[in-house]
Amino acid sequence: MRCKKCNTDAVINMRHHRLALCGTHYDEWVLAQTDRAIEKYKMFTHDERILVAVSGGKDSLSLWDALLRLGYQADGLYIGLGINDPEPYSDVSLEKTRAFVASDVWRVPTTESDVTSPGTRHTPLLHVVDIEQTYGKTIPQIAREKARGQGRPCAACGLTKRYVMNRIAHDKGYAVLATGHNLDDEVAVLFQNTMRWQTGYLARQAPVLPASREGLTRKVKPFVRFYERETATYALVRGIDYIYDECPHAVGNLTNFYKTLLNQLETESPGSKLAYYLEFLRARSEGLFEKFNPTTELHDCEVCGQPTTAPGRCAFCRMWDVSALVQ
Ligand code: Q46
Ligand code: ZN
Ligand code: ZN
Repeated sequence: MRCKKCNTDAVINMRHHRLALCGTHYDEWVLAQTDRAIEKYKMFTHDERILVAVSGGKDSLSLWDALLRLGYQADGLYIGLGINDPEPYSDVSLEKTRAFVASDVWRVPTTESDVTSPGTRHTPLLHVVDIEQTYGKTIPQIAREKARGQGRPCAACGLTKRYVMNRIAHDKGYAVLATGHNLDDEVAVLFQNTMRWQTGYLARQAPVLPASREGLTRKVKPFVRFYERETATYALVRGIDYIYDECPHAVGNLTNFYKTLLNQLETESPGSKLAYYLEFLRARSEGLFEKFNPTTELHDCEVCGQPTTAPGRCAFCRMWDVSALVQ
């Protein structure tokens, strides 16, 4: 397979776009597509400070790298979940994240499309919140305690991550919180939501969620139009070292089951995932789900002050049994 632009060996063939590209032209294409998505969905501007939630995986590190190269003021937030059994997943993912910041990778311009020269590029900060050090227990421990050892720790983990991300973004004055969700992630969630017609979730599934209230931060997903294979190829082309393993609790979950089903569909009919997602966004922008997104009354949690629908303490403070503010 040859690059459509320069006829050298291609590193990727994107059947859905009928486009094969070499490393240099693929790199350029990813940067251009990322910037286009940021503009199209009005995610953020060059004047705003962005907090990227990083997990040490290909999507979040690639996103951080691309935002820095596009000249955005992007810092990182790593949340240490304490998932180190049976494999040291959290320890290794922190190592990869620290190594990315310390390395020269994000400074290296590889194409002419790098907007900023390495000298003028934003020097990123990495914020690390270790859940066990901050709140006294790891995610598996709190999940075992609250769910009496039943099921996966994902509900406790998701709630904690959302809380910490929002709190750090707000307390440190970031205008926006960016996550590395890719098209495969979004389509699997969309499929899950449409299987059960969870209209409230569908109404809130979007590349940009505006901050609906003081205390909340705008949430954006700039990589939402890239297939997982595309972010992996970007990481490879850029020389980004990331953690290959998934969180052990993700193995065999429903989202991964849907991803496998949707991959079969994509193999038979290239582009179907992208079309499914983009058509959903079109229907959403035409107001199809609007009435399912009622404005809920929020008030401040009596302990931490974060917006919540629950009376008294928010779901996070109740789960962690927080009765005084933990700094
Ligand atoms: S990190 Fe946490 Fe995921 Fe692991 S415990 Fe579940 S929610 S699977 S994105
Ligand atoms: Zn080329
Ligand atoms: Zn609270």
